[in-house]
Amino acid sequence: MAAPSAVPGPVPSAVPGPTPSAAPSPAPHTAASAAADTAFRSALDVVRAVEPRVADAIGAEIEDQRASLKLIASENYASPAVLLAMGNWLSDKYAEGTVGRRFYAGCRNVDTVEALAAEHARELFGADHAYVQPHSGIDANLTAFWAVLSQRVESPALARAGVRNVNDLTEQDWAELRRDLGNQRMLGMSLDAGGHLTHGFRPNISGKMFEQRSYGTDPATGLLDYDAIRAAAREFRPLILVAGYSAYPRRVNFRLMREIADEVGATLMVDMAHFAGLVAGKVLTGDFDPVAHAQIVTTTTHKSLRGPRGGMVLCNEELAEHVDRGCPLVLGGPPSHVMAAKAVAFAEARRPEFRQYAQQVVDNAQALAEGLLRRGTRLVTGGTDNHLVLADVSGHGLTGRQAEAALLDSGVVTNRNAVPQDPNGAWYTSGVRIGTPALTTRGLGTAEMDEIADLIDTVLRATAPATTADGRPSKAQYRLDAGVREAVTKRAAELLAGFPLYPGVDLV
Ligand code: DSN
Repeated sequence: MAAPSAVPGPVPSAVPGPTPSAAPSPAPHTAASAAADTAFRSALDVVRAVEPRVADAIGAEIEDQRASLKLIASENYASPAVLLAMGNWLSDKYAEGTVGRRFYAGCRNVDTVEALAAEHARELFGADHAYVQPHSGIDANLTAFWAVLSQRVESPALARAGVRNVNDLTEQDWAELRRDLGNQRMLGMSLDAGGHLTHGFRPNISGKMFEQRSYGTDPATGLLDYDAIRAAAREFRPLILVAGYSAYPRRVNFRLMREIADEVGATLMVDMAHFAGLVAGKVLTGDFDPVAHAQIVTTTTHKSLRGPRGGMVLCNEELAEHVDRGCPLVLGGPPSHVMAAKAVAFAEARRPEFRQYAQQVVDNAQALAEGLLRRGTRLVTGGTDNHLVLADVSGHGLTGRQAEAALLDSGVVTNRNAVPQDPNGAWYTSGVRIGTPALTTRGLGTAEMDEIADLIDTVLRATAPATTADGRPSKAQYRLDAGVREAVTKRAAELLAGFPLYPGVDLV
């Protein structure tokens, strides 16, 4: 289906909103592209000749993405250049090792793309060293944890034993080292305050590797309390202090976090997966720039950074040799085709337009927050200064699960999320996380965010918990007024029609 060319603009909101702003200039890949159309069409024809159902699913996915108001804070749209850089024969090459030091012959082209990706990443973030092989965020974190363990536990043990390699340790020294590696401490942000499962929580490998303690947020304000973090660090004395989040709507002062880490002899690791795009786009600078303060920083490349699905580790010179052992320590063979796409995405992020994009992501999140607040929805911390808003829907009598489902029924895609001290736990939750990176890429601006706040508010007001067999309000089932659902779905479709996604690419 061709992208619409002339469409009605946003439906006026019943509630006065902010003065409409000029929408941000479209991202490079939203410019109509005949070349991308030809490339994607040809690729799908080749796939269709072997397994048409896969070609159909790929074609259907672009239509689904075009049709949804994508507000999942961790998602985005990569450019055709990024997407196409992944679909090729670099995928066929094994290249364990690092640039110029491979365990396989014939890696010159992989060396080229890995070196380019690392160079762009170093320049973009001002990092000493970049390791672009991790396949995902969890892999990047695992690589970072083991780099710190290698630097701070394994290397001193080898030095004490007077050997250079673990294979040269006696059985007794090896047994002691393994015990030491498995007996270290990590302090990270609690899950219900917005931290991430990979920061030492039991269901994840990090929780099985480390003795973990977490810091939360101030119950009154929802904000990080650096004095409390300092007190927890002094008492617990972790090897690694982890900062970073997946559902905290405010900036983190990484200068203070480094000060705390230094005071207790911890290594500061920041997981910037969610906000890497805001760091790259120079919205988070000074005290709020993790790369300037932490010894080691991990990220995914597909969220606000708008690259391919993958991970990356940035670090200082001292940690570089330890980070570079990621493969084969904890990673499989590097995905060379994805490293090529990372190089393309980082090159895009070094363009001046990316700074405008990053600022617009935050402006949009703030406009959305203001729109929701004005209509009476409570927000964790009362607003946002990054790319996401955490709405507490308990005031509407709903769980996060009910709100997420009712919004989805109406064409608005968000995800449920616990709020601090959530009485409904991590499954039903009381919150909905709403992010602006994807729709900002699509070109929506602050005026459209106010319209979206109105759509969300309209759905939440028209939704009520269903009653269970024993007469209590259900935490999962709900009733949504059908007329409201239809009206909001229509308004969402009309809004999106004004901002075509991948215009010129017509696969149906
Ligand atoms: N899945 C990512 C998110 O949605 O925040 C983090 O793992």
